[in-house]
Amino acid sequence: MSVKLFDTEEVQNFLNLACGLSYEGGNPRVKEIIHRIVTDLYKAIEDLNITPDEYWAGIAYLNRLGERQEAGLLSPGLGFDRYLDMRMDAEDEKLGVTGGTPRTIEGPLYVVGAPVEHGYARLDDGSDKDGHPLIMHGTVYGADGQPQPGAKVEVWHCNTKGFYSHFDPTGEQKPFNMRRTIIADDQGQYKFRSIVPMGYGCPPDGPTQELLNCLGRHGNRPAHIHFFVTADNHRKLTTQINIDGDPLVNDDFAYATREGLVPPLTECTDEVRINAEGLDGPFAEIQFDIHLTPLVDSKDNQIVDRPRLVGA
Ligand code: MBD
Ligand code: FE
Repeated sequence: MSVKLFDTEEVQNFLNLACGLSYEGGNPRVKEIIHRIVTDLYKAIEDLNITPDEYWAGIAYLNRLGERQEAGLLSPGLGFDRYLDMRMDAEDEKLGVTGGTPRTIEGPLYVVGAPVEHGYARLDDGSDKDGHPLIMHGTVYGADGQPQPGAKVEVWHCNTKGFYSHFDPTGEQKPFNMRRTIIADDQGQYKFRSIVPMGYGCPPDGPTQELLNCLGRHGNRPAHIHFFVTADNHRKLTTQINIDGDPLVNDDFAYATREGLVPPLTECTDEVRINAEGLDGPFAEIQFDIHLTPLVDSKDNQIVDRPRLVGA
């Protein structure tokens, strides 16, 4: 088909009608966004001569995506999460906000309500027998460079199969396994014991992987640990660290790797330290300090409100 219809008054009026611009009621912001997106799609249909078969394949795909609850997974896969971060980075640069630990994407697997511990927490329940012990610790610093006692460090990661509690297809993990909220101690320090996570892979039979296959892309992430960090009078930091040495550190399907977020991982074999940690063999250790940024005009201008699973 080579007909050109998009630019006609008929189609433009039709877009206004379908997106509610001809009506009083509704939400003006939703109208504005939907009108723009639907307009761009109509134009793509014409420019690329998208056939009805292709269009309906897309609609069926959206239904599969919803059925499997994977919209939040496709989103980082197509780089939208990273793009939103790029925009926040650029805004920070414009405002002159510097010096903080780099942000990176939240991802779709955070759960509200993890147990709260003070200073130190053990994240894993010992059930993952393939897990290599990990000790991670550091100090949370404020915008003035001072340690932040009482800072809240929320941490979550997956097991050695790449599965997160609450989202584990094997059903094996207890709620909040490898999820904790740690309140920094009097020195602003946090510390936790867990196991070194492995990389995550999109469900191989799911719609996200299906589309990635069509794009010639894999759906894997390097091993990583997620953080939300908050403290009084500072902006909430959303970030992750990667496990150094993972072959996918620079080939993440979700584009979350950033300079400054791949701290060295050292293997500790010192008997005294092994005993002090209550372990019975060598462990991996990561030391990672976190630097928060100040409020902007007394507000947290980078807080992100999104629907999140609330755990029981
Ligand atoms: C993850 O664990 C994750 O962090 C992201 C961003 C996407 C899929 C799985
Ligand atoms: Fe993750």
